[in-house]
Amino acid sequence: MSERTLVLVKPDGVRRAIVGEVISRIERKGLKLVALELKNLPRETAESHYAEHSGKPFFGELVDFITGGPLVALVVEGPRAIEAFRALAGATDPVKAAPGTIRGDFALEIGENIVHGSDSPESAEREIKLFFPEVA
Ligand code: DAT
Ligand code: MG
Repeated sequence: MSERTLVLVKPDGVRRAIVGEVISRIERKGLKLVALELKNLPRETAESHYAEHSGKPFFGELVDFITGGPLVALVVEGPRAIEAFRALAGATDPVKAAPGTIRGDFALEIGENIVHGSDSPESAEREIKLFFPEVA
């Protein structure tokens, strides 16, 4: 059975011109692109997207970072797409992320780890509605 996940190429990924690289890895894996948009995130949307982290010491920096430049939002579909994309992304801390993963290959700092992927079916549904109300 197919499922959908929300993927973000965060502003660091756009700035470093590796959007194509990330999309290429998604496509090579066999996942399908369902929606794609380059956008500047309003602060309100960023705070809602990361609501689970509000109150943590890094929340302010996280919101500043994700609203600090254009990002690319995608809806990606396939069998176990949520888990499949998080495996492509690698661990949250890029130094711990395995080489061969997106974070393992392209990042060094936890605050600038290139991509986001939904972590559960409930998160995916909420995040897809937030970014692409017309797709959800
Ligand atoms: P993930 O993006 O792997 O789902 P998460 O949901 O725990 O990780 O955190 C969301 C983002 O917040 C993460 O991609 C980077 C940032 N972050 C997490 N922990 C952090 C920390 N200890 N210091 C700074 N930024 C952090
Ligand atoms: Mg998360």
